[in-house]
Amino acid sequence: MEQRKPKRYTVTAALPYANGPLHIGHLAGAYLPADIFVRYLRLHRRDVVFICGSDEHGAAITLRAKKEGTTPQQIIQKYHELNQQAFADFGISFDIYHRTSDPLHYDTAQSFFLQLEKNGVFEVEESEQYYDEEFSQFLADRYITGTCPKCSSSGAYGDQCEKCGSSLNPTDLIQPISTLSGKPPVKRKTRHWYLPMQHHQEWVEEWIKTGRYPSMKYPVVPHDANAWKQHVRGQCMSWLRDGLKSRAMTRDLDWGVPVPLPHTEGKVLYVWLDAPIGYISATRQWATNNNKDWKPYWQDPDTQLVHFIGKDNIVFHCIIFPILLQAHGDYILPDNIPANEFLNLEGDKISTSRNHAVWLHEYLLDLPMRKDELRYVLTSISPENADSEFTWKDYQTRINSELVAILGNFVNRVWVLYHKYYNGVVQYAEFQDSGVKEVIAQTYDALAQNMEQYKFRQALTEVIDLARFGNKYLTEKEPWKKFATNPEQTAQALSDCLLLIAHLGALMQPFLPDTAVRIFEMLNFQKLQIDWDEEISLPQGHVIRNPVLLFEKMEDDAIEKQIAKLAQAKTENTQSTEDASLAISPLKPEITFDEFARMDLRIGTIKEAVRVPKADKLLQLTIDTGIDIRTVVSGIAEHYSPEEVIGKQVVLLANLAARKLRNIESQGMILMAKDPQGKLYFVSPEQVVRPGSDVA
Ligand code: B3M
Ligand code: ZN
Repeated sequence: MEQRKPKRYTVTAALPYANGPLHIGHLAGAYLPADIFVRYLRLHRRDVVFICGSDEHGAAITLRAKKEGTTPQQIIQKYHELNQQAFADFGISFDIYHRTSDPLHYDTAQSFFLQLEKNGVFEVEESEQYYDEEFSQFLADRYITGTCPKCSSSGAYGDQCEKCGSSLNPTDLIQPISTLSGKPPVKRKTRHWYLPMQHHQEWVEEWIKTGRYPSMKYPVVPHDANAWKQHVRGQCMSWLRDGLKSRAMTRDLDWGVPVPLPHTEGKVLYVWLDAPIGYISATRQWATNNNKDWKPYWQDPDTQLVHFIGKDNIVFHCIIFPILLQAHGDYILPDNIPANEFLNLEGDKISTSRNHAVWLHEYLLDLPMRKDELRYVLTSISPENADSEFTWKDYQTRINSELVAILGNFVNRVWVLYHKYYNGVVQYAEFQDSGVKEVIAQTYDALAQNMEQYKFRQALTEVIDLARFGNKYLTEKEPWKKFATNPEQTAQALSDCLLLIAHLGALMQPFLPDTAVRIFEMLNFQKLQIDWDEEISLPQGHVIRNPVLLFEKMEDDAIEKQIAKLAQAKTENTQSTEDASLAISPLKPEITFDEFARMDLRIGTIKEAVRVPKADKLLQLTIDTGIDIRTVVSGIAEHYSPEEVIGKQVVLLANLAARKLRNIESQGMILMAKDPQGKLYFVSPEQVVRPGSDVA
């Protein structure tokens, strides 16, 4: 299909929630590919705006503030700054990093909502929603947890089970609990604005399949629908197959963009309505800052709109936001949404709560000056079409055997020889070997093709292959042997290598921006950015500078430190995550009364207690059961000292088969209450009772 040449590009990268730091999974998932794409467009002098910012609303932020006893404002301020800095540190070249708490965004989002309301897009419905009586507030989906109806795991949220990935409604949860009060919520009536997505099913399906949409002012097929990644299309098709449903676009919350209609106190826009509009408000802010008109970037059909996101955001960008844009009437729809899949880390999912992550703000402290290296490795393993994995060993291998051994080595060999033989004075301005010139031209073409198709992994391979070619060429020409016998040919070959390096620098700019600049500096160029339509020539007599080392070898000890750091986070967090998932344990399968009656539960009194040697968790208790004196080994040593428990009355499961723990026979088990943080408490009678009393 013929490619549309758009007049301009609007490129967005998902707005990260300002409620936590960023890790390598974020970078690999959306920001790095977006940055590579945008840098590539700029090298072609295309008109492009690159948009991002903080998503500062949503229940995740208010929840975090409540947990930490602080305000949403403090949370977002902290992470907005931290994340903005992290992006800058890794060279993610946004044209603006805006934020959804900005007044301009409130204005944009509210006007957008009012236009939708005016267009009759919403259905207002009254329904029963969960309400926390103790906190006197309606509960956002994220404020309710319970057992997942699909996979029975505990701790599922009202909108999603993170274990099995099913999307849920709060009322689907078994045994719902309010995360505010820890109590079961009640149902109360409330009014909300719903987007009946089922009414849009037909055209959305048509649009995803063919690229056509109703308000399209464009006379020809606007984009090649086959250009969408398979996994993105696949996810969309499965939503469509299930049938689109109505979704509330407003929420009862005290943090967010207020619903701009009368009698709606306490209601805000749904975060997934407000956040993508954040792209538009960011564009407006950027346009104001730069004396431009923002509208063409969102409303002119000659604009190519591209959203870079991770796969967990697909439905919002491929279905919900396009419905909103289309229903508004003034907007174009995205041309492509090249979502990436997930990056795993050392054999496990990256997890913020478990601290199993490589944090961007820590990486450069631990590995200073290794920015381009991370960009390189993350692009090489980019989860473009399937989940992929980062390991520190692989990171080391890629740096040492590709960046150091191929790229760095080639540049260094050429520089050393050029200084040795010619004092760094350029001998030939033009390519002498048309074969070399041809290979370079092919690389530009291959790169462009891959970039336009969002295949950044392959594009990067082309760059490294060019360096590989250079190395081979140099080896074949053997200048160190032929300098004496065939000086002219040697000068030609080495000059071609020098020019090749200049092109390598130009070609690597989207991926390795700092390295490219260092190469241009070594070449003694005036300009430190080279657009791809520029002639690169090194005039005869031009003097190149001394070489600098482009990449340093990654040593084992630095890698081992990183591996150890992850291992430590794992041990530190095993305890707390286990506890968190225990917060509300699911109901066990039903038992009969007879089964219950088989348990002999009775009161005992602890007579003696000692620590079990070499077992941090265990106490050995001597218990008077009224019938006998027996030994019970109990895992309470991290919560109670032996002295504290002597004299306590406990509930004892007295007919539990004896078992050996650390070589001590434990005859029964005492019952303890365990709170969501994992702390243990005795379950004791209110007053002292005779040992041996039944518990029934
Ligand atoms: N903040 C979710 C996320 O960070 C959300 C993206 C918004 S993009 C408009 O994964
Ligand atoms: Zn589940």
